[in-house]
Amino acid sequence: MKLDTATIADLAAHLEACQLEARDTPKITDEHPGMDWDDAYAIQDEIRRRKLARGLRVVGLKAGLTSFAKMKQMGVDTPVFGFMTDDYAIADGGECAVSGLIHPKVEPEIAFVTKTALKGPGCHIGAVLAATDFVMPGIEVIDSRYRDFKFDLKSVIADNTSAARFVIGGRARPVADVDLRTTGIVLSKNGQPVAFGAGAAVLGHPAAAIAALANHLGRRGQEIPAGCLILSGGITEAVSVEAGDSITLSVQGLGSTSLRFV
Ligand code: 0L1
Ligand code: MG
Repeated sequence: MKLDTATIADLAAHLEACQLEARDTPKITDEHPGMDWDDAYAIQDEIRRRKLARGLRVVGLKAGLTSFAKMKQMGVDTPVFGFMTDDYAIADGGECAVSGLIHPKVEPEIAFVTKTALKGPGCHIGAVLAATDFVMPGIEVIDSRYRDFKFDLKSVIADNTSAARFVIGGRARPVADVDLRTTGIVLSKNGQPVAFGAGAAVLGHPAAAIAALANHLGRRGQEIPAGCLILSGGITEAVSVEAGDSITLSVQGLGSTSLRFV
């Protein structure tokens, strides 16, 4: 690691304040160009520690930048991992206030819920499918704290991978009932389809994103616990939203989930 404990704590406090006050900031690597991957995840861990200390609960994990469309959109080449707390959760069909966000975008995702723990290294798609209880449609609302979404991978990891809000809904189906590679999705904004895709856009199979998360956690001596909700990553590019927009994600065989921005 290149940053000392005090700097990590300061950067976490700064990024979390930007999130809570809905204000943007230049990417942190501008000031700390030498920070490494461990520093980036240590800052994210410190943000998590701050939230838990205030009584929030971690209610899910996420893989991000898992599709070629997202990687191209953001100019990066590897997935990133983060977490969601209970205050990020929006009820299916519910409202998301843009006043608490900087420049929100939505991503159509497949949500997994595990029935047994998953531990890397060596986790693969087969292990993920065996450990999955059910899958559901999920919409992630991302909101990078970085000005104009301009960041590099280390900055975005430190910023908890732009996690901001999420909704899951539709039909929970056993993963054996769905071929997630060929499952089609349509993301609609105000009734108009704006993004289309199939599960294979996410690393060839959305379960590969869950395996990548398990392997990432395994390198850090951690695991995905049983009963864990995980967002596997945007199938298409992220779509910008503003107050007044209604967003619906329909996933073949899994129904729909939606939210409204107010
Ligand atoms: O969930 C995601 O794929 C987002 C990862 C962070 C990059 C971004 O803000 O677009
Ligand atoms: Mg996402």
